[in-house]
Amino acid sequence: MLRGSGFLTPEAARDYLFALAREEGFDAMGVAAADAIPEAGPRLHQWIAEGAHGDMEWMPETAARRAAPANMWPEVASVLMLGLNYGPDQDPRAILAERARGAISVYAQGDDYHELIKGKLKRIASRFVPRAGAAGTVEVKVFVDTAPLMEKPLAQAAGLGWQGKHTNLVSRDKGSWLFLGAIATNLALPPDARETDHCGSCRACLDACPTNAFPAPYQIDARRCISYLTIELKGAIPRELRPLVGNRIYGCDDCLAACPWNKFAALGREVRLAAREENRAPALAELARLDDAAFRARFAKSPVKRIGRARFLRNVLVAIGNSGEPGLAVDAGRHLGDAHPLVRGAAVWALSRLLPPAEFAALRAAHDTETDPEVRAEWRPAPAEHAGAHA
Ligand code: B12
Ligand code: SF4
Ligand code: SF4
Repeated sequence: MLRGSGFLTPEAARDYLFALAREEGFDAMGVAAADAIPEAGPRLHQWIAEGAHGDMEWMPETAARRAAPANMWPEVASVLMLGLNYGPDQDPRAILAERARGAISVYAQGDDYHELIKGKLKRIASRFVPRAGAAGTVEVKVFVDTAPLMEKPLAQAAGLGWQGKHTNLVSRDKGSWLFLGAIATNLALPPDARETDHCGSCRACLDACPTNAFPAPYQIDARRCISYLTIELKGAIPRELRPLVGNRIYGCDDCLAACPWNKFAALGREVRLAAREENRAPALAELARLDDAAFRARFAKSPVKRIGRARFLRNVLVAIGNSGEPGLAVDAGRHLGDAHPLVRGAAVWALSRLLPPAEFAALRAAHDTETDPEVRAEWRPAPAEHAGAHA
């Protein structure tokens, strides 16, 4: 329906946005009023005050703007929340038993969703604005992931699903495998009804977490989350958590995969997000041999490329240390002279787990020239830790 002016009424504008979103392949959509999540801001501040964000310094830096959409953009009236299903074609936990192979989380096995979704959002916005109001009156801003916006509570307010006990958004008919994107506008659109919590007495996701990253239901301590440890953390993975990381080399899907609502999840339809064959179960030995150029080529257009070779190799070497495969020691040993201390340190740890103690001690003697204090500490861990490593 059009206004007398020839522009869309708020109801028609909402319908038009939904139609454009469906054309772009989005699977879930809804509108939230910009002021619909008053509880989210205080919880975000509390989370940061507890230090649960770890070294994601961009969190406290953006917290004031992130706490409410209007803090970031005072004119915002509504937010269109969109979900794109990336449901996998196999259980992502199967690879966890293949210890000589690396597990890349489902979301990172295909192309980078940030660029893909941003492109879709921009196309929707550019078609929407000219029909929605006179030139210069209707404004929109598009967001996916990296902007200071609390996408999960907004998506719950828009009716796309609810924040489950694992803190991610779960949908009754789509399960846990939804990427979120947002289009904010200064236009007041009719809002959708907020979704309610359907977790009930279930705690499957909490029990599935290998590192016990949930201090309480609905709360995550990112510092213990394998997704944080393998993607966001810049330094060495804390020693006590390394054995729990297993062969997960980029992200983790365990809490999402455990959710019983996934029985309603469909296969993702977006071909660019589909798993690349080489990313389903890559051999750790192959990954450990990538030099910088090969790493960039191997993970072109993949989210994995974002962490760079050093952090990636750190993850691969921790997985090698957890593999129980003495044959992989040679691949770890090759990195003892790496230019990056993060890589050298992880290589030392992997060898401490794979080599017999006498062989490791001989190697340590040969590397007594190491100058980096953190790598030196990897060579000479506290006695209890080292003894435990060979248990
Ligand atoms: C920072 C971040 C991370 C951090 C922190 C995770 C987290 N849960 O916040 C790390 C690196 C660990 C991470 C990991 C992952 N992430 Co992430 N991440 C983000 C990011 C950029 C910000 C999230 C945020 O604001 N966190 C701050 C906390 C305070 O906010 P919150 O989780 O909403 O906190 C709520 C609860 O704690 C709750 N709460 C607190 N107390 C209580 C008490 C009660 C009683 C109740 C009911 C609720 C409650 O209220 C808070 C406010 O709503 C978003 C993108 C975005 N801009 O939103 C993506 C995002 C959340 N990530 C996403 C994904 C896919 C993942 C991974 C699955 C990736 C992977 N496979 O490895 C994992 C999942 C780990 C997990 N269980 O959360 C998706 C989730 C999609 C969805 N369906 O929800 C998002 C939305 C990106 C996107 N655009 O699609 N991520
Ligand atoms: S992503 Fe993995 S490590 Fe992080 S909270 Fe979920 S199960 Fe735990
Ligand atoms: S696994 Fe259970 S508790 Fe966790 S999000 Fe799903 S329904 Fe909620």
